[in-house]
Amino acid sequence: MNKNTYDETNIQVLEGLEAVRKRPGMYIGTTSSRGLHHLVWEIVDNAIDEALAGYCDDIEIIINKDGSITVKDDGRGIPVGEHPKTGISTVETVFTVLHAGGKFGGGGYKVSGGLHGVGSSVVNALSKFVEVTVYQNEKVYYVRFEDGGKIQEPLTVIDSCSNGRTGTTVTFKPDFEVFQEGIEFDYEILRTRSRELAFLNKGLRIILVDEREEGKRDEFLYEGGIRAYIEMLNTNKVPLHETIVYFEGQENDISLEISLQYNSSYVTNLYSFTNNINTHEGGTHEEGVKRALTRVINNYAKNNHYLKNNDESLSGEDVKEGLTMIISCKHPDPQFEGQTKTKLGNSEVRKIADNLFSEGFERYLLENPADAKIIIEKCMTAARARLAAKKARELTRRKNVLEISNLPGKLTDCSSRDPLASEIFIVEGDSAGGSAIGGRDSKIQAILPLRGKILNVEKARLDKILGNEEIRSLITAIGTGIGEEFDYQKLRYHKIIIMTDADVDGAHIRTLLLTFFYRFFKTLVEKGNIYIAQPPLFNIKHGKTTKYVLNEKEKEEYLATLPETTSYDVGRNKGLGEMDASELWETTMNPEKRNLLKVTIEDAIMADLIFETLMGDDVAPRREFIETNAIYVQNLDI
Ligand code: 1YM
Repeated sequence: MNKNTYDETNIQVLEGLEAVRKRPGMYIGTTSSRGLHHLVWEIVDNAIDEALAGYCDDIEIIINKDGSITVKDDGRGIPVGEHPKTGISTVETVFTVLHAGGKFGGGGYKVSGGLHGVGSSVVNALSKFVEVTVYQNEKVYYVRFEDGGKIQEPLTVIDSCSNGRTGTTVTFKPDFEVFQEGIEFDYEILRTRSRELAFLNKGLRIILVDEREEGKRDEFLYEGGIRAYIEMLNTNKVPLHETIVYFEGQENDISLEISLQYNSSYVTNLYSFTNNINTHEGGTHEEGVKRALTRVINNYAKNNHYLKNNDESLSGEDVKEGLTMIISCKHPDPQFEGQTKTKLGNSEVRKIADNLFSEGFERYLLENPADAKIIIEKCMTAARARLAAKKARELTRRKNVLEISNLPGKLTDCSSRDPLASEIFIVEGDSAGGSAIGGRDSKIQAILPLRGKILNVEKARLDKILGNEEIRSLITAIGTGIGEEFDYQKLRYHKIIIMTDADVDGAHIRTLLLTFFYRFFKTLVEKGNIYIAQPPLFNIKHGKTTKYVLNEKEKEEYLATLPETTSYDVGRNKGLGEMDASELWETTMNPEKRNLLKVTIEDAIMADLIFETLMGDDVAPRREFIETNAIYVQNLDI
């Protein structure tokens, strides 16, 4: 290649990557832990595209000892030939030119989520180093970049390989100057998403290895795909029928998979995906399937004389009670809309989803009359409960229980009437409530103490839930109303802060509350109004002073500042009630000093999923959960 072209290209390339380093948020959303893990998925997504194109079976993700990540696939290998536009090899182009992606390969389309092939160069821009090895043409090609994508030397052949081995291996280490909150990868985050990707791409093997810890490894391969996902989601539930219903189909390059099973609970677990991205806000694939579900069930119920009265019918809510369902769409050109860009907008998908689902589900009901009977009866019971709940709600409304004019007696409100400035602390028990009331900034901080555990909203129907006093207090204090009446404009506090003890009971209550918010106030979770307070874990007494510290790390740091001759005493904080009002203010409530965790929709979904694990009677899974979920439980005080 001409030396001049190479230099010119190099300069342009560096300018492109420089733009990514200047504004990483624009490319990966955030430089927090979430953005850090995003880098892994950008690389993995390319391997998944290769699998979806039919060329790759195995993907391996390795967290190396030095904190770098290696992703390996056994696909065709990124092309190594000279790229006509840039004059450098295609693989270097992919890693250095923004927006280089599917365009280069020709044929096939990019299906997996993320930045549609922009990913590799973005990862390179934000990394301390990147190494790419390509196995192709019986040769091993290698190229290395350093410090945000600066190429060390052009692609070279470093070895030969036999047996027609092909594939791509990428190793990268994120740049700590970009990710200032740290560059440590979290095994659990990688594990959860790897498993989800394996569920969503049937037959694909994903292996995850943590070299930082001896023997830590997981392997995910689901021949059943999303059917296996349904089976997992219903593990701790009682299925109403044995068959896990499954349909798949394709039309104009758009493919759809739908799987479902009813269980005896009252809640709906419906997750939809497009190109492996969770479409939290739903969209046309979900609308098509839901519309078809309601119609097919009503038709079947009428034709088979379950519904006698001509004007009697089952609502969309009735047919979703106890339903676990996954919808997965793969689309060559998805339009993502909505607040968080997680709503599928392509209108043609609605009809495709409706047709595929209604044809399949109608046949399933006809061929399995025993299952059909159980499902229809479940929906009819839900309809009766809905009518009862409506009556109960009307009653409470008449009594003004959910009206703002009738705030719960236990609420100690703040004096400000500006919701943007106001906060409410939901605290566990009256004694902690007392400390919180004494310590708060009464202008902007309201306190609502809850007595004991709130009702498990998974296990009860709406009429019973609304009859529960703790829950009514919460709903009333929040102000927005629930269900169809929900009105975000009426939110009374823009920060809703869960403040529970740092022990197992506290974790239970926190999980109950998170489940409650996820089920009844999903919008508040999505808009980032829900927080978790972090009371200090340790107190260190020496002489006349007591120092409170948040965690193990702060404890060590503080102890290191004490003179060696000092005698001190380290205690674990068991409950909020152990701190007096001013200590609680200083450590946990003071907006200037405290450390709040914002709850994300993923946290809430996780709480919802692990709910049974925490509340069930089985001790072993509970202990395992507590041991692996530091975010919910910071103090293993069992
Ligand atoms: C560990 C990461 O990137 N694998 C990968 C990437 C590509 C291909 C195969 C590939 C794609 C095509 C043709 C095509 C990419 N190639 C390109 C580009 N694993 C990983 N495996 N041949 C090979 O899309 O037609 C971008 S990604 F642009 F060079 F073709």
